[in-house]
Amino acid sequence: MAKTLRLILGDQLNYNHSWFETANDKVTYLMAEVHEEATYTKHHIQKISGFFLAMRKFSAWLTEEGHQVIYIPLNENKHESFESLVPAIIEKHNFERFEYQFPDEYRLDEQLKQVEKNISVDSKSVDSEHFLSERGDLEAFFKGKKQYLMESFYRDMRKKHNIMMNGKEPVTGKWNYDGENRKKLPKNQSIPKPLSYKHDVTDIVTMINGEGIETIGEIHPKRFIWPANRKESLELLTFFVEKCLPDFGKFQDAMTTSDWSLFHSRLSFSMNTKMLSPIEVVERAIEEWKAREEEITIAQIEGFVRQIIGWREFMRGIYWAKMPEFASMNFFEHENPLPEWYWTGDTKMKCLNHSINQSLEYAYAHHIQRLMVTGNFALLAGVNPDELDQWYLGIYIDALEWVEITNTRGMSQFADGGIVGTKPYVSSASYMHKMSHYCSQCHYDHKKKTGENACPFNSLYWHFYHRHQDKLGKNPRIGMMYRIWEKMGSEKQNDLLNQAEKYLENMNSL
Ligand code: FAD
Ligand code: DLZ
Repeated sequence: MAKTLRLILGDQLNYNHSWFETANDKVTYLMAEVHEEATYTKHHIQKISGFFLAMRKFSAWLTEEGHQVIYIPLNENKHESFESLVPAIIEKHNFERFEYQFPDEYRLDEQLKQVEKNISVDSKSVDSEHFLSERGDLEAFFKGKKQYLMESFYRDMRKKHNIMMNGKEPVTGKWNYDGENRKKLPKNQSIPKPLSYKHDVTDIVTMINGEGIETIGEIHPKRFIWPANRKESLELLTFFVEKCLPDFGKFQDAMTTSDWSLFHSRLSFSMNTKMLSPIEVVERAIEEWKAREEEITIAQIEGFVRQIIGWREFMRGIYWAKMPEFASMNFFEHENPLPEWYWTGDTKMKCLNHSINQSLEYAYAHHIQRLMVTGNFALLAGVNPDELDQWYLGIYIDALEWVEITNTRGMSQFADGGIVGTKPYVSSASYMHKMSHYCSQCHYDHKKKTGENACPFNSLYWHFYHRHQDKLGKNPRIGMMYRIWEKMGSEKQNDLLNQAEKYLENMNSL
């Protein structure tokens, strides 16, 4: 065998990859903390620390398993990017062959293809052995169809992988329990205290700061909370299925000020770094459901399975079908700057104040906070999706472009004009009031549409529909909203539009 260098990226920490089955003294693994990766957007300090900690633990595990590893910490890395680092390492150590796993991100995919062209040794890329579907599967599945529907893809995944199936039919006769995933959290509902770790990442944080990397958010360097290896990720999975799964589905869309993750799994970081595989997460959850069917109803398990084999795989398929064009789509031609308080949480709107402050504190917000609070507001306010993408790509521990951009530009901003979703996810304050405990603690009045202290969501909602009537008016799923708008009469309409204009002009002081 030729003397081989194998690259492992920070989100390729797959302990079960076939590469690692046996140690081979002809093979050396390269892992590197790279300036370009730490600065391609302004990341949360917990995100960079989390990736570096998990990478270091993975490298230590490889060494224990008898593999040869070159691990380059950020402050010892003289190369800005993988594009210059890899050829330099090949030359320095006289490697005769280069191998890497398919990157999940288009940018790095292009970069590593360029590396292959620039080096004089043979090279090969291999599967990361993580996803249930392959990069091109979704495009092939929808070939010739105008719209990509998550539900049809999800059903196909259930059938293909025989997940909760009875022959060709879903095990209970019904595919989707989405309608049962929308309960408001009762005030006295007990919520399990999130399982958190207390890693000491003081050295990593000092190094990041010493290298002049700009970051956002907060960190307690002596008690970094996120799982950092496979063992801890499996513990979090166990914690989730035992304590949270029984209530996962019903409170999936609920929002409260009294907790930051409710019954959500917080497994996205472990899965996105590949410390856990999606199929093992799904199988473990199904095993728990089967053992406790009285307690864990079908709506809970189906809701969870759908997120992973449905939405997660669907988003990845869209990413590879539509990149690189996807990254510049701006269907509504929105150009407004992101309000300054997205970086500080300093706004009088309780829903945004809480969701953003929680994101800065934990590098985490659950799906509905991302979609219906920060995403919804940005869409109503006409924020440029480029700026919003940078924000989402930086702030969350789990943010990697393949799943961030499809959710942000696609699901949340409808900037793709309807590839991911069939209509924009926008709402007025009534949704927020129905699903959260925010409105009762807010400076603004959720019932008021105009006048002093009127909740900005109300007038901005109608302003959004009004200004985009040419683009949305013919959408059959929205027709009713335009009929309500037209019935309002011009005086009411003008009041709403004037109120919204006032808010748009004073965005930074809301
Ligand atoms: P749970 O609620 O416990 O769900 C279980 C798992 O299902 C998640 O871990 C995740 O792997 C998967 N999942 C759920 N919803 C989605 C979805 N819409 N797309 C893909 N997978 C999903 N997810 C990321 O992993 N990285 C991102 O950068 C990201 N950015 C987002 C940006 C916006 C604007 C929106 C609306 C959503 C984004 N999501 C992203 C999807 C979702 O919000 C997160 O996956 C979820 O909040 C992670 O928390 P959890 O692990 O507790 O999820
Ligand atoms: C997110 C991230 C960060 C912050 N730093 C590194 C790094 O220094 N080295 C590395 O190999 N990977 C890092 N990552 C993850 C990569 O950005 C990720 O591999 C790509 O986005 C591909 O999905």
